[in-house]
Amino acid sequence: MTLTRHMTHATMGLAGAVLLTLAASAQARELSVSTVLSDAFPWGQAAEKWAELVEERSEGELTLRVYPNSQLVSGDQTREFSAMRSGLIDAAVGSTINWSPQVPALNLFSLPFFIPDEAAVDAITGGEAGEMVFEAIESRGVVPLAWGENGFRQVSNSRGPITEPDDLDGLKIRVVGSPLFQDTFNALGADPTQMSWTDAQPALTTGAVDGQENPLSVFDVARIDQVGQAHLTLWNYMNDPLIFAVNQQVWQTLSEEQQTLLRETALEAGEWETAMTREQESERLAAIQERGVTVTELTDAQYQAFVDATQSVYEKWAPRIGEPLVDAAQKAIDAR
Ligand code: X2X
Repeated sequence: MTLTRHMTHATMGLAGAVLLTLAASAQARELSVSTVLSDAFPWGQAAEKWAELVEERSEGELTLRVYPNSQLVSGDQTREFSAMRSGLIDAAVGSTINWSPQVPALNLFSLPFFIPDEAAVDAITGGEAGEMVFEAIESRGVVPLAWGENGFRQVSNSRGPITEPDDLDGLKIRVVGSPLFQDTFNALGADPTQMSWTDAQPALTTGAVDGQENPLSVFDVARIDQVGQAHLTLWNYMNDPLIFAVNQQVWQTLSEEQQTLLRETALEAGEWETAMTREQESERLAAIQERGVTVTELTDAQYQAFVDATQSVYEKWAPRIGEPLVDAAQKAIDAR
């Protein structure tokens, strides 16, 4: 008798559990998250961290599934923003460079030699200028949630050390993003050529291009030196922040609780990844040097020659970015 009652309860318990699980999975929601780089890089780790935090705190109600290597846009990273806007992709941790063809304001971060250091990055992203950038994204059908960091971009090439604009003369440099990059490298006398990250690595290997520019973390993890890039110049010519974002229609279908969860976890993952990227810079540089890469640091005068050579880029691009945004960013930098 006791045993039977026990069994009945146990059976009911089991059935109840199954029903609950079914109900939960009917409500469970999976969102796709696009990234360009995999979790071998801080960028991909930022997205994985976001997914982990959401998984933990939503108790399985909400899942972020990360699709690295620009696979949701067939390797064409400059289509990521459009794909997210149209709902082909639910969410992304994306680079300001890759989204700049659709969001002109994002070219702010690519203005050559505009953002001198990490404090300047933080002053921009954490203040009024950052809000203006987020508004520009929001007005295009995407909800921005938080900032991360791909990092300051350094230039490398296979030919020789770059210490002055003349050293770039005629060098074929792989770039990505908006036409601003063409303008910058043209102003420096180089021969820029636009291609995705997927195409860049074979192009470097075959020598179809002489050089490229990327943060130290990308150079290090992707072993860019092993495809002939023996010379690296630290010129911090621009910083590439990452942005965590969600398609607006998807956002509107989420409960307020889910929205808060997504925003808070994105902020946490972004802060975590930014700090990690910055902390790792010096060890990455050491590792790159140990592998035999010639690393060039610029004197103040050498740096100034690059600044002077690229002035025309400001004049052309500040109006496209929006003068009020450029002014707000300049004020943030000055007051940092
Ligand atoms: O393609 C690049 O250079 C990369 C990986 O840094 C970006 O997606 C901007």
